[in-house]
Amino acid sequence: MGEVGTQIYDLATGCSTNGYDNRTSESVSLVANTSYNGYVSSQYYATEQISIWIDFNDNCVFESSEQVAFQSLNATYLTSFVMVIPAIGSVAKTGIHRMRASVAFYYVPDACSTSFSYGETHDYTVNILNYTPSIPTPPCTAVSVGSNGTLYAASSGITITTYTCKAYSWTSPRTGTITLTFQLHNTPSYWYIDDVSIYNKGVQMLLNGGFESGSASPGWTLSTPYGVCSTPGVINTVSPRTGLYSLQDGSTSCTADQISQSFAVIAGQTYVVSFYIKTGTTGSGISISVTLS
Ligand SMILES: [Ca+2]
Ligand SMILES: [Ca+2]
Repeated sequence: MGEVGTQIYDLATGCSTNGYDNRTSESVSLVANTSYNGYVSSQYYATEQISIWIDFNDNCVFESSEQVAFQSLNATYLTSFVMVIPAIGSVAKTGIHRMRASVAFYYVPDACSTSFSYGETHDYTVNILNYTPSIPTPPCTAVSVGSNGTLYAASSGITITTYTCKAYSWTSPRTGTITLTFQLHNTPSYWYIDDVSIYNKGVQMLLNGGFESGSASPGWTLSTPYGVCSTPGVINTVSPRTGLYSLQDGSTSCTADQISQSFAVIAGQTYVVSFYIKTGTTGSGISISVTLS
């Protein structure tokens, strides 16, 4: 999934002659110094691994410094991987380049190797962008939490009965996938959440942050990690802050239920999280925890 509506969606391509398939007619735009989530499956049950390179210097060689992803595959399932595009500089260059994805059985894939017996290599086209988007100002002042993944937690004294903005500036301690999780409990009323946003520089990391698809999908996962809850979270039109929809969550008879969404992060980069919350009433049976982990 890339920028400005581009993506490479290329499943069930079958086996190609001599294990190579030139698919450079398919292209995707990616921003430098940004990480992306992708998914891959070899449709084969054995232990296999994928590597991806981008020939940033266009010398028709995929140097090890040009590797942007590596992942062991999970049998025939779609396996998610993180692709890290370096900052423009000594390695990454803007413009059109060839991207090579190579899957190998047993061996670590090598961009041009014939040493592995089973596998396949596809070439694609990427357009590396280096725009410096204006950094959006969060809707309320962001509290810096460093690399601490607990953004907000309260179990008493919660009096926010009108939509209230919360914002946090968080620096990722690692490169990979991170999950934003809201755990909610509310007796006798409901939590409402709307307009959830996470910006990395100018790039919005979340899907469906305002719930305007009318459902959790795309992006969000609703779950009950502490067992069955009464009136768990739903996306509905009862009390949106903006648009037509928000999350309404009145989970009772359980510790909490949760709604979460995962996204790709780079170590050392700062992510600005903001959201609006309110509770239908105040009282002692109301708790919330918002984490990145
Ligand atoms: Ca190269
Ligand atoms: Ca909304």
